[in-house]
Amino acid sequence: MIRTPLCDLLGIRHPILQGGMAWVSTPELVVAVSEAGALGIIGAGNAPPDLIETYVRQVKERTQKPYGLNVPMFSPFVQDIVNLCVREKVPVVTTGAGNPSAIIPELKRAGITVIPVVASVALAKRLERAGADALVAEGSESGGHIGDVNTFPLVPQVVDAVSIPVVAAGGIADGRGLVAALALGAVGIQMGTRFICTNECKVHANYKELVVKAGDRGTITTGHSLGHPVRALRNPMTRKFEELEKQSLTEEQLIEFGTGKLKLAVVDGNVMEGSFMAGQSCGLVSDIVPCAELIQRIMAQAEAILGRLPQYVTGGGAA
Ligand code: TUI
Repeated sequence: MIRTPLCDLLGIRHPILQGGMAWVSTPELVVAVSEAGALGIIGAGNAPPDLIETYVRQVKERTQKPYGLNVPMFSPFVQDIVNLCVREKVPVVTTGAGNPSAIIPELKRAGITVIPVVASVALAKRLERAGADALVAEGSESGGHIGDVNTFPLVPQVVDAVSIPVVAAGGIADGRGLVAALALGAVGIQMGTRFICTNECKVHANYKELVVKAGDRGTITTGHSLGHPVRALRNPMTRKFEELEKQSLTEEQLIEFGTGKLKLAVVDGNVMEGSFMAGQSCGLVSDIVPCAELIQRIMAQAEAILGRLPQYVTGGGAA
């Protein structure tokens, strides 16, 4: 049994968060993850608040366990989503893609546990001061919108810079990643890509198949010229985006080209035109399993590794 301060902070059995992925993290997935003893997180993306309210109600109807909601700071509905979280007493809110300082006090006043996702030490320090309860330090191995520091250097630097608990994300898909994260000083992990390939995740079957087939070099980042790089599976869509970025298209033209492409991937399974956001851990994902089995497997693997590691510690003295 592995128990960390994250389990106590959130009232969960296993120190695992399911990344709140736009379009992907719908109630079926969230409920399955929370019921399995980890933390399921609804992905609000930039969806309208009434849809997210329906999601929250569905999750509350189907599980008594803690769950969360992720709101990206670029959503045009951030304040409506905050109001909804306060009204519905959502237990945990995670944020991404920006600085959530302005919304933390209101969430805290409502008794909500706030866990911003950060990609830098500077923002980690600011958000600790702003009242965050914990942080997810997300390396650029992650899928979707990313920063520019990798998980291995980012996590211990964030751990050193703050006194609140830190969760590691980016490139983690199994028990080995969990143990590595704990070794870096994290109290748990967040995984997105690995949870796409579960029975309860309702993305189009093509999405799951592409993730399973992808190897170590299966992803690419685009959008650097826009100042917000996105990691997704290499496909005709990312190749076209790359070409357009090399030509001198305006920011507006590039944004227009990118808009709606995640939905094309998730809902339609459009392998040519969709943006199949995924992290570099896609190379570690080789099957589609129920969430409960996945979580059990990760915990058993991590425990087995931790049991073996002490053999590397010798009695001391000269070699
Ligand atoms: O938020 C994410 N990942 C995401 S959000 C998303 S939705 C999307 N849809 C279409 C196109 C693009 C995105 C997909 N993936 N991860 C958390 C994260 N946050 N990664 C990096 C950051 C971040 C970056 C800069 C957080 C703060 C930040 O600071 C800027 C500032 O204002 O200080």
